[in-house]
Amino acid sequence: MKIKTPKTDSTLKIYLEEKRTLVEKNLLRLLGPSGEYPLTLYQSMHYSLFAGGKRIRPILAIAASEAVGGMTEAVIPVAIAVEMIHTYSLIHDDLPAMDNDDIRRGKPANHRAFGEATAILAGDALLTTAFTLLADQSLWDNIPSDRVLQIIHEVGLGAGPCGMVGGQQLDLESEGKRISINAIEQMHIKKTGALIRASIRSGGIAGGATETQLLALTDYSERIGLAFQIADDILDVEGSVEETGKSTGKDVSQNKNTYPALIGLGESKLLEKRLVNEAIEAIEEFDEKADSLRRIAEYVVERTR
Ligand code: GRG
Repeated sequence: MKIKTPKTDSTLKIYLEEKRTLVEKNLLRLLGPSGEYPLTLYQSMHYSLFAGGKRIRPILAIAASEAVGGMTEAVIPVAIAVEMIHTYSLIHDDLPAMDNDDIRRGKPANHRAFGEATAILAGDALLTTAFTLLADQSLWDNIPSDRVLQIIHEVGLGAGPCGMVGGQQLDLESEGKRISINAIEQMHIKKTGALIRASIRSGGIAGGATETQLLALTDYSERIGLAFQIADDILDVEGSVEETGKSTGKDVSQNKNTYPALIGLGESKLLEKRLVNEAIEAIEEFDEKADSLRRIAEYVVERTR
């Protein structure tokens, strides 16, 4: 079947910019100023949180909520929480004990700017703050508490040992070995896909999705999560430090298990396009309120950073 997607780049650009501003305004409001006590800890949290990320997970949560008719404001706690969790994972991923990276979001990695111990604590603090905010009843606008509880559970699953943290462990264990394409897929479904899935599902739940809508959003999220990771692997080969804001070429030099390494660049590009089409197909029953989700699906593989 031929899938129709709205092709207006400028519409997406405006949408992403508008939502990014909304997310950043609320991150600042809910985290508080960087001058809080203990000063260095808050400065370190602020440093990474406001270093210029794309905010794709919170934007996906907002777009999922809008797709099912939810109010944008109602999903703010989810948006803020998933961005804090994502930022914590980047801080920890860059540590010498993990990926040992010096550049993140175009700036020295947190541990390079604040030292290893503070970087660990800033990550811990962002993770715990995310759940503190999710569990803060006063932030939820007319959302029943059973739905809030379901969201907290969803985000915990996506971030924890059966999601992102588990995927990171599989990644560590696969270092220096050639693993199968199935094993790579499993690793990425957890490491990158699980938090993206949780962002989209939680956005849908906050927006009041029906069971059928939630299943469709889940299908969409799983394809987008994998496509996002393949795009990331391709950017490591084809992108530049200036464009991506992080070290590139590391996967190849470190002989990492990536899609381009296992199936080649051409096949990787075909696979990411197929996943995007399948994602758009998964939400074909949704009306025009899901157009942002459709546009974001294409952006995920067309982005240059
Ligand atoms: C340390 C628990 C723990 C987990 C780390 C997310 C992660 C798991 C590691 C990051 C390594 C990596 C390059 C993963 C590939 C996909 C990915 C998550 C890229 C970075 O996310 P973007 O592109 O970054 O959304 P910005 O900076 O735009 O937010």
